[in-house]
Amino acid sequence: MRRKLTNGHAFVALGANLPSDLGNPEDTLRRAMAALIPLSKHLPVISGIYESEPKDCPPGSPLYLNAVVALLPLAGEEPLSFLHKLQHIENVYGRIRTGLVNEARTLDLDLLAFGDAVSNTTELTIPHPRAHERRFVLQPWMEIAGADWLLAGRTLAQWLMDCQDPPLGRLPD
Ligand code: PH2
Ligand code: MG
Ligand code: MG
Repeated sequence: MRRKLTNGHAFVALGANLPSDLGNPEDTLRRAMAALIPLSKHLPVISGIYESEPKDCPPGSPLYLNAVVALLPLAGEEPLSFLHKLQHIENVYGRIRTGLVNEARTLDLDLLAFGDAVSNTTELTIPHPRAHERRFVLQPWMEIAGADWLLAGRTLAQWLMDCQDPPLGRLPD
């Protein structure tokens, strides 16, 4: 049976548009999904992998692959300790930060939500401030959480209906 997602779940958006030491962006995303398993009390729930046009990126940026994963944080985990674990995985997977806005990357792990937690610090803003305007986040999120999942006061389906981003392709599972 499909696991019911609760307001205790954390959601992570995965993105990649450069090859890493582990292979192409698809290989990297699948490996990154496996790397999230130890961060969760239960087997994470994973979306399909979607191909998307780069949004707000430098000209000539390669196409992105994107996905969303739901997991149940371990006892004692806090939003910041969890974020630091995500950043560690990004670094292990060859993420290089030049400081250029939305530069191409081997792996991006963005914390979309951590249960009901709210944070507005320079290090972490949750719920993620741009999630609701990005088809490459909304569509895989809705795939695993359902159309009625609430984000910033509206359902994922409602946000998607207003989203102007071009349609996504879905890779075979
Ligand atoms: N991530 C960004 C900026 N733009 N566009 C797509 N299609 N997918 C992304 O993951 C993405 C993006 C910043 O992290
Ligand atoms: Mg990002
Ligand atoms: Mg990021």
